[in-house]
Amino acid sequence: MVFRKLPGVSASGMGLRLSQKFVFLLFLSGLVTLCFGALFFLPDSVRLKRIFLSKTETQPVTVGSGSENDAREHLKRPKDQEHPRGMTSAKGETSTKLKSLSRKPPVSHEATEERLAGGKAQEDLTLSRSKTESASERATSPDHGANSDTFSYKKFKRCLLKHPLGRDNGKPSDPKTNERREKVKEMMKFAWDNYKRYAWGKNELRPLTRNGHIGNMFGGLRGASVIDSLDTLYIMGLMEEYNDAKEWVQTSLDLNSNGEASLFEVNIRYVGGLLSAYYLTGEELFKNKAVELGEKLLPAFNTPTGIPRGVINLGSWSWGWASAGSSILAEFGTLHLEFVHLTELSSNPIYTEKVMNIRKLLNKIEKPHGLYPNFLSPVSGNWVQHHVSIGGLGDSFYEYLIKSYLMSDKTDDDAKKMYYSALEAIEANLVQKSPGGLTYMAEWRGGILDHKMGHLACFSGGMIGIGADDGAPEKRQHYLDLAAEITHTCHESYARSATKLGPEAFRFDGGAEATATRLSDRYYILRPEVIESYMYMWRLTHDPKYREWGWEAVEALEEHCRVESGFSGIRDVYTMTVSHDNMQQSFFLSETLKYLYLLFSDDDLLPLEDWVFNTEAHPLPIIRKSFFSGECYGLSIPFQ
Ligand code: DMJ
Repeated sequence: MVFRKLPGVSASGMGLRLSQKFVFLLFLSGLVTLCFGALFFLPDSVRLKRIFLSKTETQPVTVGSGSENDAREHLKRPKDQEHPRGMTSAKGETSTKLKSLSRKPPVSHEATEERLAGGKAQEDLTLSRSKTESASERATSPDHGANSDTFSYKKFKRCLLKHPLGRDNGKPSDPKTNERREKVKEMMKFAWDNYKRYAWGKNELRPLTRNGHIGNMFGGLRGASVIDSLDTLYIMGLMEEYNDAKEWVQTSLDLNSNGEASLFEVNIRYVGGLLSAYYLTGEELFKNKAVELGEKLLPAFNTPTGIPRGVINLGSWSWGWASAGSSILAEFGTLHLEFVHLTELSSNPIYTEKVMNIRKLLNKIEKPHGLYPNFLSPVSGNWVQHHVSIGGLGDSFYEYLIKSYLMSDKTDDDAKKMYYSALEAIEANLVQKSPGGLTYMAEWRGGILDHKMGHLACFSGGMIGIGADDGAPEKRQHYLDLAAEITHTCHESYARSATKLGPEAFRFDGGAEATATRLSDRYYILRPEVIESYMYMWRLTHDPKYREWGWEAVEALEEHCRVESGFSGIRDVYTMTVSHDNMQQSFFLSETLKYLYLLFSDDDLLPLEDWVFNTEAHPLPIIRKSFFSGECYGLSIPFQ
C-alpha cells in the first residue's frame, strides 16, 4: 500500500507521528491478512470465497461410490448446487481426454510368447503367495471393473508384458550372486524384525535406544516404515512379515490425523507405497487407502497459482496458502507419477489436472539459461531466487520428468521435451570434469558454480541411464557414457572414505576430489542414491563392476551400520571409530535394500518394460491404453 504526500500536510504525515503511523499500518496489514485468511475457513458455497479462490477450488472425491453418470452430472452442475465436500464422486468429462494421453496399441507378439513361456514359474510364484493372491482374486471378481472406464485389476494384470516377480522370483542362476541376494534379504528381515519389536507403528526405529521415532515430517501419520516396506517384503517373499504389515494397514493406519505434514514426503512414501502394494498384490485395501489419502492432499493446491504449498494438514482444517513461503521444485515437481495413478484408480481427473497445471506453469515460465531454480512462489508463480541443483531441492523434479514419459508408455511428449531440454541445460551449465578426471554435477547460484555434489545428486547416474535410449539418436551413447561417468564418481566418493560409505556431500575444489571437506558433510544416513544408480546401470549394461560395487556397499553397511537392534546411520564416514546417529530411516527399507536386492536379482524381477520406480523406489506400472480397453492378453488367452 502506498501513501501519497498531500499538499500542506507535514512530513510526519496527516497529523500522525511516525510511530503512530507505523502502528496504524501494522494494524491495517494485520486486518487485511486476517480477512483473507478467514476466507479459507468459509464453507465452499459462500460466494465471497468463490470470487477470491475460484481458480483453486478442489472437487470432492469419494472412491468407488456413486454411478459414473451421477459424477459427470456433478461436474456440469453450477457450483452453488454442489454437494458438501466428501459426499460426491467426481469423475469428469476430461477424464477420457487425459487418459487418452497415455493410451497406446497392445503388447507385442514376442512379449506375449515370453510370458506364455514363463507360465510354469508363474504358477509356482502364485502358490508361494497363495494367501495374497486369493485375496486379490476376490477383489478382482469378474464383475469388478467391468465398466471399461473404471480400473480393473484383472485387466491390468493381463496388460503387463511380464510377470512382476519374474520366472523364479528373479533368482539369479549364479550361486555367488544368489548368496549375495540372500544376504540382502537377511538384512531386510533383520531391519524389519527390529522395527517390529521396538518401534511397531511408529515412523522409524531408533536402533540404539530401541524405541520408535515419530518426527514431524508426516504430521499425525504413523507407520512410515510399515508403508515403505510393504513392496520390499512382498518382492523378497517375506510373506509373514508382509502379512503383518498389511494387517497393520487394515487395523491401525489412521489417515485422519491433525498436524502439518510434508506433502512431498507423504506422497512419495505413503501414497507411493500404498499404490505399489496395490499394484503388486491386488489388495483393494491399499487402493482405497491410497485414494483416501490422495484426496486429503488436494487442499495443498489451493494457492493462487495451483503450485502446492509444501505442508499440508491432513486433519479437517487447513491454513490455505496464506501461511505459505516458497515452494520447492523437488517437492511440487515430485507428484506426477503418483497423482496420475490416483486418477487411473479413482477415475477422478482432478489428480492429473493438478499436476498438469504445475507442468503447464513450469513450461511457460522463463528459465534462466534453460535451468529450473529450486524455489518458486506459489502466490506469484515466479522464481524466488536462482539456485539450481540436481541434488537436494531440485533432484526428483528431473527424475519425474523422464519417468512421467516412460510411465505414459512414451506418449507424454511434453514431459519428454522438458526432460531433454533440462538435461541439455544441465550439461551446458552444471556438468564439470575435475582435474583428476571425475565427471560431476556442480550447483549453480545465479551463474556462479559451487563445486559440490550431494549424495542425493547421485541418483542422476541412473536417471540419465534410463533416459538415454529415448534421447536424440546421436546423443544416446553420450548419455549412457555420462550416466556411467557420474555413477563412477559417486562410487569414488564411497571408495575414498575409510568406511567405504559415501558422505552427504563431496567437493571438487581446494584440491578435493569427491571427498567432503566440511565436518558437517561427512555423515551417511543409509541413503540409497548411489546404489540406485548401480542397479540401473547394471540393468542397462550388465557390467559386473556394478554388482561388485553394490557388494562393497553391503559389506560396509554390515560392518559400520549394523548394530544389535537394527541399522543406523553414521556421523563420519572418514573415521573407523564410528559414531551412530541412532536412526533407521524408512527409506533404507524401501529403497536401499530394495535396490540392492534388485541388483543381485535377474532383470525380470520388476522388469523396466513394465515398471517405473517412484523416487522412494516404489514400483508403479507403465500405464497402457489396454488397461481400460481390455485389448491385451493374459497368459491363457491366445494372441490374436
Ligand atoms: C528419499 O526419501 C527419496 O529418494 C527422496 O527423493 C530423496 N531422499 C530420500 C533418500 O535419500
